[in-house]
Amino acid sequence: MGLTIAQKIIKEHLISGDMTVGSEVALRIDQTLTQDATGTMAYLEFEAMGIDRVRTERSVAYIDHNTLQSGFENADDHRYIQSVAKKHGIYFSRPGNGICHQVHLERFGIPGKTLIGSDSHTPTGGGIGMLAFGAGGLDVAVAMGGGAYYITMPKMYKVNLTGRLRPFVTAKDVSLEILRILSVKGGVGAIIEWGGEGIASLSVPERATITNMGTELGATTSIFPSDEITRQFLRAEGREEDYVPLESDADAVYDRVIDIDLDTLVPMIACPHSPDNVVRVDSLKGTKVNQVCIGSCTNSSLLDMLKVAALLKGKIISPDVSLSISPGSKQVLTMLSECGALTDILASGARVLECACGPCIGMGFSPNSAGVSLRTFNRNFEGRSGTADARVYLVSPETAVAAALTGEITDPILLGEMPKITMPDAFRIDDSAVLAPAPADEAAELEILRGPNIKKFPTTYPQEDCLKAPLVLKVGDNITTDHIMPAGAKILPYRSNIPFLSQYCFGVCDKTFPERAKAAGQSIIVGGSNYGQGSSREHAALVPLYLGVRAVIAKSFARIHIANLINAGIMPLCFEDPEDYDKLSQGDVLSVTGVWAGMESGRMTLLDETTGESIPLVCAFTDRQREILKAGGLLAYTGQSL
Ligand code: MIC
Ligand code: SF4
Repeated sequence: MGLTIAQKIIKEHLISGDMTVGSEVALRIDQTLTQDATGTMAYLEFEAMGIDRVRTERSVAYIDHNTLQSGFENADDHRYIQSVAKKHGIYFSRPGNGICHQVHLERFGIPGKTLIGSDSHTPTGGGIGMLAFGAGGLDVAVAMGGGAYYITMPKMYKVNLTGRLRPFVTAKDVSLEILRILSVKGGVGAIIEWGGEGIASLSVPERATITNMGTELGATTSIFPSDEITRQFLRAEGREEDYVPLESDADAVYDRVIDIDLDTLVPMIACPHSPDNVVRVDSLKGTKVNQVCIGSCTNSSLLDMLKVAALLKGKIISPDVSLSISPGSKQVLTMLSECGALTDILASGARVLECACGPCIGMGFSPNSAGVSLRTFNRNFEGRSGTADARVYLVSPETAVAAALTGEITDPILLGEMPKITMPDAFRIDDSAVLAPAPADEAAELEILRGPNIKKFPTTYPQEDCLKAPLVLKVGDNITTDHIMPAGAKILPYRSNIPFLSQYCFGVCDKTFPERAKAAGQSIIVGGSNYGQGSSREHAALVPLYLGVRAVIAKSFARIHIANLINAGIMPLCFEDPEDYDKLSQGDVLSVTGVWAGMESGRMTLLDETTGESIPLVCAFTDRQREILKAGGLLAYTGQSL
């Protein structure tokens, strides 16, 4: 039987496991990336492992999330990460050099290699044929130390693209269309391979827009073949020698095949507050818009920005709209400047922000009260923009420009003829903002610079054989890590200060949760399906751990979050019958006896001591996961402490 692209890369990197769907496989990791919001914690964890130099082929630390520096906290964290990187063999991408995923694609991505990153959009690398996974910081720290990365062997899905995108219909619309078809849960447990004749007309950055948003499907990752388009991109980046061809075998078997006809696709839009709440743009025409934001790791490539500049050229944006543009990297921004496109953008009335995540993670540029914001980003979760009652829609750069010019949601096809964009044969290569680590023989002398914002790692607790605790919070389906541990300009600077962060835990759902949880001592959370979807932030496990949460019982979990819970020593359990979710009420006292035997057999019985109801639970821990939980988390399991 033939293999898919992902199966081939997995096979080449397999350390243990037999590639049977649903079983655990351990993979060798070639490259890692971190960003600053998750990086401080990841490097503290790496330091705790006591390893002198990273053992990967390439590890890069990016500073792109927390760039506001509204106090000493971010600047201290940047300095800490820079000093750790220099000492331990990690490349350091300075603030201003760009968004991790965009820069990694441009400068470091290599087809056929494995990459894990402490950011959920690391699958952006699939656009260049990498097998790239988002992971919690601790898993990235382990991989930096040369340890394996464990995943549940996924199913294989194939999306076949036929035809060719028409003007004003883009890769972003393809991402939104697949979200409409599959939903935010539709990719769970699967790797999505993109193929078919339609991919021949998609450049690497367009492919990367699609693999980036595979994260919103809940997919383990997404990947494109490595072909002549890939070679062309690498050549333009001055690294054609990194090119290797990659394709699936003709007789590869897929668990599901989906066809999308690019010829008939139209501009799409995701409505508040979920990326899968997708409709046609023309169905919302006339909706007034207050703000438009163009950028993020989804849509900030040179191609995106040149299209935006060409559409804005000679025009002035609507007086009712505030337009922000954040190019994805210094490479993109300098090339826009050199060819004059930046002048067209500025002349239109747009506000140019630095090359960073910016408004995507609520770092400034929050919309006005109840404002309507159209964004080329990948997430529109409630409150994420920093304005609790804002209504955020996700669109392509073309649809974003149409709204900025007209002041209302407008089908971009109405903008007239799409100007012709010519992409340069060679990009501007300037790696001066990527600092190389110190040579190994000088590293030992180097001091790590720590600021006062770095606080103690929460105490972990071995999982006991008997668990008894109140149900302190009951939440619904599709709870995101933004619900559990919000980000944004006010909180993000405290990512290395768990006690401070804990005041905001679940703030979007219930502001009284932190106090109740603390008062309870030990506690249990109950969730619906796809609990913990969205970002990779391990803080969504570490902060509940700090507040005393010992177990989360849900209908189902998102992939990265369940790994983060286990790494933190919090037990994730599922209802055998999802309808039993309705039988539990917030405030009930719950107990499970025989936890250890249950972890082994995969079944436990939950007793609701308040109602007397018995509820069957299931879990599917591997031996390794069971031991981690019994030890009280991954660090304790490996004998380290922070
Ligand atoms: C996000 O888009 O939610 C983030 C911010 O990039 C997160 C990482 C984080 O919380 O720091 C992610 O996607 O993993
Ligand atoms: Fe940054 Fe937004 Fe991408 Fe997350 S989704 S990495 S916040 S640009």
